[in-house]
Amino acid sequence: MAKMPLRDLPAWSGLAAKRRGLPAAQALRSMFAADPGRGDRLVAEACGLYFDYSKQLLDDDTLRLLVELAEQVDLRRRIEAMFRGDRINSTEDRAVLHVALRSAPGDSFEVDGRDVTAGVEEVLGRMAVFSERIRDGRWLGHGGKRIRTVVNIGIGGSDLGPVMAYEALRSYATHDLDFRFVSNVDGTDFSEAVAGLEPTTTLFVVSSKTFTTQETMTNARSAREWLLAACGGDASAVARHFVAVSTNAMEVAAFGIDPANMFGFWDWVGGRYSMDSAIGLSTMLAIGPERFRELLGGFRAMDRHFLTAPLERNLPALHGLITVWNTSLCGCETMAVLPYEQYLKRFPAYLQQLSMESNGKRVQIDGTLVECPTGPVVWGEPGTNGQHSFYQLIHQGTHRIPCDFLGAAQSLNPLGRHQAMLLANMLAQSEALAFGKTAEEVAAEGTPARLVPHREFPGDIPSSTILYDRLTPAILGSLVALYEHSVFTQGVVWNINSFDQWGVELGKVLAGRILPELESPASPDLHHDSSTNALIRRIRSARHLP
Ligand code: G6Q
Repeated sequence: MAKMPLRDLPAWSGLAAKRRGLPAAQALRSMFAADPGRGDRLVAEACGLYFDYSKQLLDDDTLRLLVELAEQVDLRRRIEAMFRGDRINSTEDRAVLHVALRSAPGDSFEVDGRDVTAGVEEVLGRMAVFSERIRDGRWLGHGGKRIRTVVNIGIGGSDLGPVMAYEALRSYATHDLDFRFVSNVDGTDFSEAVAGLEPTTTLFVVSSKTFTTQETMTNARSAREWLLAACGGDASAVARHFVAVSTNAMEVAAFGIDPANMFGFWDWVGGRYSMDSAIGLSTMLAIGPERFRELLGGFRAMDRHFLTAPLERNLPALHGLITVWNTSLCGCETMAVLPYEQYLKRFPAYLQQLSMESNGKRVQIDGTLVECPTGPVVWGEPGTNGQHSFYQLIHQGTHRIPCDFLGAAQSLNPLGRHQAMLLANMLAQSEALAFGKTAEEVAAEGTPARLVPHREFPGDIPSSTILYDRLTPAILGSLVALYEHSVFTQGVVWNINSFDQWGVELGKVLAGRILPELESPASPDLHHDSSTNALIRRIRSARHLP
């Protein structure tokens, strides 16, 4: 069935009219003044997450139209297609079934008519056995010592999830193991990660879906050389110090890793949706199999909520629709994710990939151009640090930047008044962004007239606040699933394929051409543009090549 253009949908024109009708200033002040119950009503709650979107630039009517929009683009049917294992990643002809990774006993998820949950369980079981052996010291390295450090080697989806989850769940991690992450092909990353490590007590987890990614394979080869140099070149050490997480058994074997030490996953798991597959092995090694199950439980709870809750109370759907409202109708080009939770310090980087690689698209599923701006630029840093840096631009700059504030009522590290101060700052920021400070208010404080414009805050910067009691593995799972499904919701409205990433290909091909030109001992014939040619010559000369 041909898809109806967005502009022809009644809800879209209604939303465009709502946008035009927004007051030029003081919109949130008027909305809150006119509706004292707004802050209690424009909220939704599920899976331990309290989602307050009352400080967004919308009213009940806008919300109703957004829900109608979701119905008119058939969001429900598209959610069901994903959960049913349809090949919704149409450009790669793949199912998109990360929800199967967190299935409960008795659940069934099928790809091509075959239930995949038994395979998921089998891998989780093997991961648990392996993790326990490492954690309790039964697995010994070459030379008989127990493993003390785990180094995950991977990039993109095979790195950002593991790093983010390790940092997020550090307070649940064993103290018997140290964890490091290597991703960049810059040799500095590897060298610094292994600095001071003892090779015979180090385990490398080579995480790569394809097992052909240049950066990861280069780092993995350097890791093997580093190990073998310490083991007198004895290649049998590799089996004790390398395990692989991959879908590509052949390449894993070709690298020299025993297939018995490989943990598999499947082509229906996209890289940026893979942190709860075997790609989470480093997470399980850190927090143990039981806590890992709790993490999966949190994901699953949000999956079920997304699948079953009415759209007007559905956290991921609401979050996604609000992002569409801000991005496509209100002209906001970026969004900031601001965790007031030090453990979530890598969460913005994780979301950057999840959102921007998924929805950074300019064509619709059928190849025609999109009808409106799509995926926002996602960025952020933990509060309160950001307040002393870039918040100035959010408060008084010329861009309107919607913000997501994330915070826990209780700290995992209670320390005097720290948590209350942290939360006071989070709440103060969303309040200041929403309501600002008028010129009259500034003047009434006795501010000299020439300073008034400098000290005025326009307000009307939209934000949502996601509050939870304490950061647990389950909460982290629900939080990640909330954003995964929000991204999906946005992609459905924009009618784009959120599950491919062709945009990363061109640079890879060009790098493959340039590499020999940088390395060749003889002066190469260069046929690039004059800028690239000059840069290549300059690098060669600095490296003492002709
Ligand atoms: C994620 C992307 C990408 C991928 C990396 C690593 O959705 O596909 O970030 O995860 O390129 O790929 P491999 O796991 O195959 O090494």
